[in-house]
Amino acid sequence: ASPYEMILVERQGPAGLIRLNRPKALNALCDQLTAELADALAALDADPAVAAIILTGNEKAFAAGADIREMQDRAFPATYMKDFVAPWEAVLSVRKPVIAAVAGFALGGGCELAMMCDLILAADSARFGQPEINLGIIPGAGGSQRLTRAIGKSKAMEMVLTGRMMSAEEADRAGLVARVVPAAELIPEAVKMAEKIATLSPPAVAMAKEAVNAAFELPLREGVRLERRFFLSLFGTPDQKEGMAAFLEKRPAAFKG
Ligand code: CO8
Repeated sequence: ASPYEMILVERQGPAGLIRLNRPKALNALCDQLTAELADALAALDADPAVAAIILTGNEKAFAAGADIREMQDRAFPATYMKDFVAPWEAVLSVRKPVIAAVAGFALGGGCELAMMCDLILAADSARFGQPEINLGIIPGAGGSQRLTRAIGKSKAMEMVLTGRMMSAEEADRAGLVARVVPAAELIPEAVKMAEKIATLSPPAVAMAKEAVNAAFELPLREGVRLERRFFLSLFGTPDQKEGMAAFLEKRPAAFKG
């Protein structure tokens, strides 16, 4: 029996799939859901059979934001003393690639959660938005920062100031998502990505993820230095020898990690 009530966790080949499952509230991210998500992410990250994690919702919603009913009566300074946003950041400590597979609404905290993942794969039905301003608040889980870095100032400003939603197609053009696929292909495509990653060298994959994410934290010079150290260190792995030998011998590589 699953220890969870608000998420479903399953394996699809080498992918660990977490499905947010509070459909009646459009997967609104309440405290319990967030705690379950953090727990499942850590478990899949620790499972050696899992190469990548897919985070998804249902056809109608990835997640329509933080739970407004639960937030309504929160007061300061209690909110500050017990930072209810912090547990959302569990996804940032995962070392394996995390793919957000988004169909339907990804709004407010839902959009922010998708942006905390390593990449977003969007169904053609996906809609992204930061509608917090309509509630008298602003994004609180990184939206003002990550959306701006992803799509630039004017578009991010318009979305954060007016709450306007973006279609999957617009999100693709703006660079928020890796790709848009037909809704029926969303999970199969995400699983394919995980299957490809599963064939690669685990230390190279982990360093690739860390290096790209560092581009959002470090000045260019420091980021390039980090990349260079990772790059050179990979020459100490058997997988580098195997990968290059396999190329030259015209055979598939068998990476061991
Ligand atoms: N919180 C709680 N319940 C919600 C939420 C939500 N965010 N979104 C939808 N629901 C509920 C509705 O209340 C409704 O419940 P009921 O059936 O009991 O009335 C049910 O889900 C279905 O919703 P609708 O009837 O509204 O469905 P529609 O198809 O008519 O509309 C929308 C879909 C447009 C997505 C609409 O539901 C909507 O606007 N939702 C709210 C979106 C929003 O404002 N999100 C931002 C929330 S604030 C936030 O995320 C701040 C994050 C800051 C960091 C968080 C740290 C914890």
